[in-house]
Amino acid sequence: MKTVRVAVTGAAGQVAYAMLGRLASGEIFGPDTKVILHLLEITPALPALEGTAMELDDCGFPTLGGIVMTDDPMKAMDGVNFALLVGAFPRKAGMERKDLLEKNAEIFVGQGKALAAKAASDVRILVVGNPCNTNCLIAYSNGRDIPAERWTAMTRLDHNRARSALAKKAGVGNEAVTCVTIWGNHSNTQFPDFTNAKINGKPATDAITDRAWLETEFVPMIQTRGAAVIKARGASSAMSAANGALDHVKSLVTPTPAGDWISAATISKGEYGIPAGMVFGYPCTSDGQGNLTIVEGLSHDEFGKAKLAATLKELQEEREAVKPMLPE
Ligand code: NAX
Repeated sequence: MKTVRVAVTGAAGQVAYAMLGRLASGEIFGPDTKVILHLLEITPALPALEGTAMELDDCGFPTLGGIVMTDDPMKAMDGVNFALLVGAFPRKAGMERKDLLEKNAEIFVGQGKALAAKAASDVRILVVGNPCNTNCLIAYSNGRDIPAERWTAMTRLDHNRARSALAKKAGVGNEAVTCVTIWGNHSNTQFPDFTNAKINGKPATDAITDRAWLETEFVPMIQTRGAAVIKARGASSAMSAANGALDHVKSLVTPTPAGDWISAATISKGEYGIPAGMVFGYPCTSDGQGNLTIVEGLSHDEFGKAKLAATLKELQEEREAVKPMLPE
């Protein structure tokens, strides 16, 4: 039996609740790998975390190798092969965006340092907690002993949303939709790229010829889908968010099928004219060994170029707001 250690922060929260059972069940790492969960919470949430751990025990998964529960990031990150940084400071009434960025910056400075100090040498990191691109930038900037390409922020939920919406419009199954990309920020400036997407191997725009729908309904629908779920459910996306994070991890450990790609935000090396060092949503392929490669050579029409510019501008503003937290 192999063993994999997976840190999950915000482990008493609702996304983690939808995620932990699936992580422990063998679904992600297979039946021959024991999963040891390292669960991090803030001190007041530790009693609730105990409850989640009791439920994990009660599932009786043969692949659950153990549970570490702590409020200390150094202990949580000790020896982990994957770190899913889900916990974040939520936006409260009256809070400015800048306050939110700063509050979260404190959390991700500490977790970046803890990862660099304690994680296993092969660690892969996914930031889910919002604002996830900028939280990832902060953690990476404070954890530079870990190579840049190991750090990612989650755009996979947006990717899955876009795939499903295109499939529905075209009247095909989700599996017929490939080559979807979420460019830029996981926010309402993201660009869900239909121009490079495919349906049954052909340009999605051949199957969906209503360009006005794509530009004025599809794009805003994906950009604001999170808010629509909150309005309907009275709580933010949890099942689909957990699924997006697990799809991301599955993609890291499974090669991407030829002719397709996934969406992930990762550290730019200048691809597509994005300044190096930004955490930007890109199309990526995985070698199945934990390594993502940005797909290059795609082109954008005027509509796409404007969308890319808008999401880059927002990310640059976020970076400016947290600059003091970014060591050179
Ligand atoms: P919850 O409020 O249910 O849970 C968050 C948990 O994080 C809480 O239990 C809290 O105590 C914990 N926490 C706060 N600060 C912490 C710290 N310093 N260390 C460890 N734990 C800490 O939120 P939930 O619905 O689970 O969402 C979690 C995060 O995911 C939020 O930031 C949310 O905005 C973000 N999302 C990101 C998505 C994405 O696509 N990137 C989609 C879904 C989700 O909304």
